[in-house]
Order: sequence, then structure tokens, then C-alpha cells
Amino acid sequence: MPTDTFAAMRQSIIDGAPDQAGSLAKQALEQGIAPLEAIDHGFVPGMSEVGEQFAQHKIFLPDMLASAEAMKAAMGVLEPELARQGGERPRAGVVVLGTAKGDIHEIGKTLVGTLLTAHGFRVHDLGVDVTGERFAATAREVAADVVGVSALLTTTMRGQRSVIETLEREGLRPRVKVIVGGAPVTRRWAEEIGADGYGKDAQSAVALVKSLVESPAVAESDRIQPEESAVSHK
Ligand code: B12
Repeated sequence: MPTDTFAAMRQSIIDGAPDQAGSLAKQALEQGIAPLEAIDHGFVPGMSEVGEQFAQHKIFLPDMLASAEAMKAAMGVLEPELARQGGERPRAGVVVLGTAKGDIHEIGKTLVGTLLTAHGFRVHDLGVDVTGERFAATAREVAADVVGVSALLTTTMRGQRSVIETLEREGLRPRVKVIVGGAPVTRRWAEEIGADGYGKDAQSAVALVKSLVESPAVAESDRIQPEESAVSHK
């Protein structure tokens, strides 16, 4: 893919231009570009730049919001294609995903969910601002193999710890693996809070979940039995 196109994608995010971002995403698909390539090399670098400019007070909240809208327009085109490319696969495992309490950043978490779905996992996306109790209740209801908690703010990273504590308190922890991610999250933090894994991006999240689900440490007999009630997708 020409560097110019990636540069245009990046710029459409910086400019907060949803129409432009959406049509560049469509063009990429028409040209046979892999959706993840467009996301990782075109649109995400724009978001990173926006984050840096915001930190340096060069832009303000409304600008960041406009950039997020542009990112969502691009993802709206690319994510269905990403999911479709996964095709029909045998169910690989059940994942409950959400963004920690107090945190409304959803773009990265949603991308992780889409890619997991494309790889055959059944994903229950609880959305944003999710309490530990809700993660635990859903994990129990759907017999989750893995709970994934996203946090984009240094303040809401604490929510990841509290999800683990809640799962422990409710007796679910031995049977449910917990993975964490999000821009400020590190492997070290994951270790500190006793998570089972850390993923730096959506692709590593898939590899991580695969390795955890395949791990013999989660014995079949240890799996939580699903409850009667169904959980709706968000
Ligand atoms: C877009 C954005 C917003 C949008 C979010 C819109 C939305 N619908 O999601 C809006 C404008 C609403 C917003 C609000 C705020 N934001 Co903001 N935001 C960003 C920005 C620019 C991009 C985030 C993003 O979408 N990145 C693109 C995606 C694809 O990447 P990602 O989220 O990192 O996800 C990838 C990986 O991290 C990983 N991953 C993510 N989740 C998970 C989960 C698991 C389990 C795994 C394994 C992996 C994984 O995989 C993903 C895909 O590759 C970042 C800057 C940055 N560099 O992150 C700031 C940033 C996160 N925001 C910041 C701030 C300060 C705020 C506000 C507090 C601003 C304010 N004054 O109100 C509010 C907080 C609101 C709240 N309560 O949550 C700061 C946080 C600083 C800090 N140290 O805590 C940042 C870093 C900007 C900065 N440099 O200052 N923000």
C-alpha cells in the first residue's frame, strides 16, 4: 500500500474528518488492503499523534472527540470486514470483554473483540465503564474462559485490579483467566496485579487468549457451568 495512503489515513484522524476516514477505509478494502494493515499503519498512528498533541496541550478535548469519531468511522468500515474474514470456525472459547469502571475509551477494546470473534472466540462485549461485579456476573453466566479488561487512563488501571479481586471474592478466579491491556498498561502492571496475561495490541491479544484457552491449567472439570439466563451482546 502506498505510504501516501497511510499518510492520508493518519491525517484524516488528526483532522477529525469522519467522511474522509470512512472513504479512505473503503478505498483500502477496494484495493485489497488487509483491514488490520490499514488500522495499524494508517489510522492508529493518527490516534497516537492526537494523544501526544493532547498531552502537550496543543489540542483540546473537542478535537480528541472529533478524532475519535473519525476513527470510529474508519472502524465501522473495517471491522465488519475483519470479522467476515475470520469466516465460520469452530468455537474456540468464551471471552468477556469490557473497559474498566470510570473509563469510556472503547476503540481499542472493540478492536480486540472483533479480532477475537474473527478467530472463532465467542465474545461478550460489556462496553465501557464496567464494574468488577458486572464482569464477574457475566463471566459466571456465560462460563467464560477469559475475562479481558481494557484501561486507557492511569486512574482506571486500578479497575483492572479490582476486577481480579472481585473474581477472587466470588470464587471464580481459579477457573477464569484474566488478561489486561490498554495504552498505559504494561506487562509489569499485569504481573503486579496478578493477571494471567498482557496484550499490547489486538493481534497479541488473540495469541494470548489462544495460549490461555489451550493451557491445560484450565481443566474441563474446573470450568464454570453456564447459568440459564442468556447474556445479550452489546
Ligand atoms: C480517542 C481518545 C479519547 C476519546 C475516546 C472515544 C472512544 N469512544 O473511545 C475521548 C475524546 C472520549 C477521550 C476522553 C478522555 N481522554 Co482520551 N484518548 C484518546 C486517544 C487519543 C486514543 C485512544 C484510542 O482509541 N487509541 C486507538 C486504539 C486502537 O488503541 P488502544 O486503545 O491503545 O487499544 C489497543 C491496545 O492498547 C490494546 N488493548 C486495548 N484494550 C485492550 C484490552 C485487552 C484485554 C488487551 C489484551 C489489549 C487491549 O489493543 C488495542 C488494539 O491494538 C488516547 C491517546 C492514546 N495514545 O492512547 C487518549 C488518552 C487515553 N486520553 C486521555 C485523557 C486524559 C482523557 C480524558 C480524561 C480527557 C478529559 N480531560 O476529559 C477523557 C477521559 C474520559 C473517560 N472517563 O474515560 C489520556 C490519558 C492519560 C493518562 N495518563 O491517564 C490519553 C493517553 C491522551 C494523553 N496523551 O493525554 N479520549
